[in-house]
Amino acid sequence: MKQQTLIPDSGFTDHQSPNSNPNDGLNGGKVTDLGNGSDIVYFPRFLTPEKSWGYLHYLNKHIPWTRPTIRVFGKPCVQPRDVCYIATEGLKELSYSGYKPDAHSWDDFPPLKEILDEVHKAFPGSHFNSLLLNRYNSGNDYVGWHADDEKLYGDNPEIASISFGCERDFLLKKRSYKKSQGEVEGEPPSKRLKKSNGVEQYSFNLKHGSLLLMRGNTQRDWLHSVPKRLKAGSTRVNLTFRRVM
Ligand SMILES: O=C(O)CCC(=O)C(=O)O
Ligand SMILES: [Mn+2]
Repeated sequence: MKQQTLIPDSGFTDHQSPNSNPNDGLNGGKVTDLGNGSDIVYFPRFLTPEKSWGYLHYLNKHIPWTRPTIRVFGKPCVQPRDVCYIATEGLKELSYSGYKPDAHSWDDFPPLKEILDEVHKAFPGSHFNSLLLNRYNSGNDYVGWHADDEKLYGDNPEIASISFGCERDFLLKKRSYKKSQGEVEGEPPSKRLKKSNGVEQYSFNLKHGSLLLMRGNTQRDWLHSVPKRLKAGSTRVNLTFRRVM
């Protein structure tokens, strides 16, 4: 049975008539079915370029960015990008890689509330209540392979990711250490883009003003990353909206 999701799953690829727009009802969103109840919805132009430049300048200037030391395989390690955390008061504390970010208030950053409203409008029924911000100052800044599968997000978290500034590649690869629940041997996802060393991988070049939604079993069955890119010459800011249960 399909997971319950926040946005309508209208059978885009399987049941469309030949002339229908496979993404009707998603306002320009394109669905990539990763198989086994995981999928990605990508909106390349979620916010206009003009609005998005305004947000990028605001965030660069007004967010209290930090570059904390976290623990990776037990070793202290400076996070390879700037971060900040915003959350509604009273939520369970976020903790990852031995680091507990201070939660800032939405009230101090009205433009973030404005973007949150846009996200809620796009996904009726959604209730995001926290936000992790990342700033990649150059192509040397990155986020390594991980899943946003912290317990406080529940079993099938939906994560909405908005990007501003420099385009960067967002990669997804299937977790290999265990077989996902209910997986059917030999059943490939419908639009596999790339296969490297036998590992299923997808790549999205995240545009200025774009929104990418991960949903279903994506955090359970897949890892994602934004690798170093020497040619990425300018700043990128990414916002990931999450719901702490
Ligand atoms: O920058 C991105 O696109 C992804 C960031 C991310 O995966 C995270 O903050 O957990
Ligand atoms: Mn992530």
